Amino acid sequence: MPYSDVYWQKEEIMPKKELEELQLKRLKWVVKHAYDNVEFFRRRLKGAGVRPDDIKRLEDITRIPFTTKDHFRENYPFGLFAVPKDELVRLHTSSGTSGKPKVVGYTSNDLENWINIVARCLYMVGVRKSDVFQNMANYAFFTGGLGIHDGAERIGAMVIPSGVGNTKRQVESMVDFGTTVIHSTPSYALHVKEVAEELGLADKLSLRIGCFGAEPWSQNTRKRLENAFNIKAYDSYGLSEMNGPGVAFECTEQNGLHIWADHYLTEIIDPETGEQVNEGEKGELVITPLTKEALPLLRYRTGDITYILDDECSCGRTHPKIHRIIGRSDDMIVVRGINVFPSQIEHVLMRIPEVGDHFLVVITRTGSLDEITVKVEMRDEVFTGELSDLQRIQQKVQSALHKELGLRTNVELVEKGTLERSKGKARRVLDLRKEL
Ligand code: DLL
Repeated sequence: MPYSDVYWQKEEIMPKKELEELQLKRLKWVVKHAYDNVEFFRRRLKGAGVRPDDIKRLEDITRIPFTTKDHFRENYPFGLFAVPKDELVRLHTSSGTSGKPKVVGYTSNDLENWINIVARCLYMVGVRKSDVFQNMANYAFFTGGLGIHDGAERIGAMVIPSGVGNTKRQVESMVDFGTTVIHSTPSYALHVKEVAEELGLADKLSLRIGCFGAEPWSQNTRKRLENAFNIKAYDSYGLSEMNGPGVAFECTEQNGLHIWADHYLTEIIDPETGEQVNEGEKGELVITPLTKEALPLLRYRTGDITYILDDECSCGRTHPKIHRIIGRSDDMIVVRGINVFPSQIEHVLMRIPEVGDHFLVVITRTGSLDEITVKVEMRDEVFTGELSDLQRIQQKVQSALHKELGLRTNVELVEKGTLERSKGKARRVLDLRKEL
């Protein structure tokens, strides 16, 4: 049952002071829980000279050592769990590209919390009982499948677990079943849009809302998706280590993502020094989950770069907002000494009307010189084959990228359909320097 017409749970509008008190109470609990039940955390805390009783104020968190992705790998598969295996009712794994995946487990309380957090997010952007919710996310291991599914179902929407792929059928289902809300990665949504246009079904859809996440996307991609589907598109952030989706989500303001402070304690640090940055400064997001029983991670370094937008939100929710993720610290490309995030490139490309929806950044090294080539698909209509036209567009793209990145790039225009389409998270960068 929703708390009101607008809020799924009353915690969403908890006065800030009460929210902080709750955070402190829960922080004390989670530190003790980790200390008492996970050998790894006990060792780390002892090593830093911290006992659970030493946590008296929220600021005391800085005394606790960070947990990193490597710690997951070192403790694969169950070494970080704080409950016996028979208390777990669900297991997911992260979409790691190399090595062992990160394994995350849930007790039944964890699941219940997660379902409600996701329901909170979806309810916040207007998903209701009367909606037909098509979940075009991978259901295998990935948290974006069942995680979003359960939240939408809790609201009472009719959920279609369509998964990823079979895109023609996805579009037909949308038309036949009257889908009103879709969820997927933004890159897959762009592909669905393409197929809907090819099938001539784009104007037969009755969509109102799109929830997109699991990878970075830009404001200009938002505009493209909103126009193509005639929807409002919302950014959804999460990671397997923090349950999955639902950690932070945009409200209808579409200006920053509320990060649910009753479940996740947030810090922003300088990735080099590990020190907290000044208020409002950009850095790496560090999260301590406050209610997770199975996997109580302390000060987890997400690798994601963002900053806190600590202004009041007109939606009435008291939870702080983060700026959409700018990139991952390990996604950052350093070319000729200049730092570039693929999301900056996406932002530039998606505002150029002649450019299609797909691109790939290829980095090579000739001698000691790094070269960056951006392969860009064109829209069919503009791919006339006229050399002068192509040259004009190529120069336009090149100079727009130069202006934004401060870096000279080679731009290669390719025909629509040339680049691989992603079903889950798109691979935007091919760094051939590493393979030399
Ligand atoms: O991607 C969980 C999720 C599912 C989020 C569905 C949203 C929707 P992982 O596979 O563990 O979990 O990947 C987590 O993906 O650390 C970010 O680097 C990136 N990521 C997730 N959401 C966003 C977003 C899921 N909205 C990793 N913007 C995170 C940018 C995102 N990056």
